[in-house]
Amino acid sequence: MGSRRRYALFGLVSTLVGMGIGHLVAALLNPDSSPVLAVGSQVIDLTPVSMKEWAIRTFETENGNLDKVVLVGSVFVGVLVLAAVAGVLARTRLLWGAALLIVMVAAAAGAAMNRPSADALDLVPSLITALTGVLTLVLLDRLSRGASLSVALSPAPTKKRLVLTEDSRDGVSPDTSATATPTEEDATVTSSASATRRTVLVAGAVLTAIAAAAGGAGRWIGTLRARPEDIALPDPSPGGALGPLQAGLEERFSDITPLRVSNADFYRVDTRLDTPVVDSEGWTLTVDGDVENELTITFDELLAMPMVERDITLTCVSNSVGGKYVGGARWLGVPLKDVLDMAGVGSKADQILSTDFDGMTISTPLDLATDGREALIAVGMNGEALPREHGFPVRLVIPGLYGFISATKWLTKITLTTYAEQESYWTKRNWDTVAPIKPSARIDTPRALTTLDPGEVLVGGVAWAQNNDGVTKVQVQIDGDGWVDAELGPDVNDVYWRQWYYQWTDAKPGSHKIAARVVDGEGEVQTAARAEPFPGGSSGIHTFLVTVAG
Ligand SMILES: Nc1nc2c(c(=O)[nH]1)N[C@H]1C(S)=C(S)[C@@H](COP(=O)(O)O)O[C@H]1N2
Ligand SMILES: [Mo]
Repeated sequence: MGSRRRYALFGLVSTLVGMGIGHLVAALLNPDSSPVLAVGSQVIDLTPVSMKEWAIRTFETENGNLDKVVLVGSVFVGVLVLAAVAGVLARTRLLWGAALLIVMVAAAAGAAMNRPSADALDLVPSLITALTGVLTLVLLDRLSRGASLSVALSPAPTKKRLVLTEDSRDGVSPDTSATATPTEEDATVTSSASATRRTVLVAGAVLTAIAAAAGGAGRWIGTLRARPEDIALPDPSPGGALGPLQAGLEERFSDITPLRVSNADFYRVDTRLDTPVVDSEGWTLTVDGDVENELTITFDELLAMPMVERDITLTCVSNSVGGKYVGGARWLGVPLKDVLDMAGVGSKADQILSTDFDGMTISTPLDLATDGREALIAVGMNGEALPREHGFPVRLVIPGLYGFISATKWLTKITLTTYAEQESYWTKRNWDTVAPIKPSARIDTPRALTTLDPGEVLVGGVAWAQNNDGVTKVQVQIDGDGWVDAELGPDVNDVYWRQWYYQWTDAKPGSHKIAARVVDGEGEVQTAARAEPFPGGSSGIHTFLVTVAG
């Protein structure tokens, strides 16, 4: 292997060792301080909205959104390129290579310390990353130079030897001693050189394995930490309990999304790369800002308050027409109103600024949150404690508003303030501050661009109009003909989605266009005007082609 390539590999190995061990140390101290995660999160925060939207649209798959994997994966590739450059620099001057590694880690440390909740201890994983990375580079360089030196000492022709001595880091090309008659001495020196070279290879392999093991251990510890806590949820108070959820259409038509989405299948959208681990013990909710009484409530105190159950369909503003970032669930929690009343909201506030455990903020218009809709400070989802992915121990759930202005997960603070005074995460990124969910119908079956058997075809899906008195009709259109009413599934409530189906009885061979739209409780027909998710949610009618086989 050429020595340049070898040093590039040294750079890679050193970086991986530093990253792996730093990640492991972070998993033990505070997962959020991992330089790897910090860089990833920073990238997500800095990615322009248009690119994020593009990534979300482009990398949406059956099993969730790969957008983050792709964004962060590209950064990872960039880091590896820099790592290789650091290695090549180290070949000329060890100090330069080490300096580049340190600059890279310093950037990661900056990202880790840039989180609102960071403290001095969060620097430790970065320091360890820098230290182990540089030490690894030095070690590999030492070993490798040992290899080159021993060959340089071999009695090769003077000219060749000069070249080697001048650039002893340059290793040996295979034909170095070809011009000289091999002697016994040569043979031993060469074999000791190749022995050293083997040492370098073995060391590289062992170090890479250590990096992978450390990184893997870090992830494993992260998974262990993220195990759900065993929480006994209180029952809803007598007036707050709901009856069992009706049987959904999925019992007859398995291709239609279940009326209630299980916790495991519920869509997840947030800015995080990890699964935050927030303990219920030590958790508090502070209510401050423009209030008469500032409050701090512990988890046990919250659980002791009257609890209500509500069926609410969450929707993400990033959901494109026909997309998957929407789901219905049964939530258990304390009415937001009860807590706001305890605090006594002042007259200046026009915004509820909610903050998560890591300082991430979400804004909600105060007038909308308190207009009578049943917003919850939720602790339960579908009869269980909130899964960590969905905000354990406590989150907000506010019907009718897109999640980015209403559904704060890992909630720790509610501040009554004004839009003029404080800007939330997405407000700073120019998303709308008033963003009611737009009515929409989605076709779950058949799938776009699939080939179907002729004859009877079930067309079915879900529709929602949380902010417009619910769904009264869903209509289906085949090949641009008239709109036909679909059959509706159970009516849970206005802020819950509704399943629907239509039996297309005479699907004939050829290509066909299917479309579905919702009519809301105000009699308003879903708009066909197309809008992208940014800045206030997508609109347009879910339409696609299918092929009916001949
Ligand atoms: N702390 C925090 N809460 C958050 C987010 C986030 O990034 N961080 N994302 C919001 C968005 S955009 C949506 S759509 C909902 C999604 O909730 P879910 O992941 O439980 O479906 O959470 C909201 N709450
Ligand atoms: Mo969202």
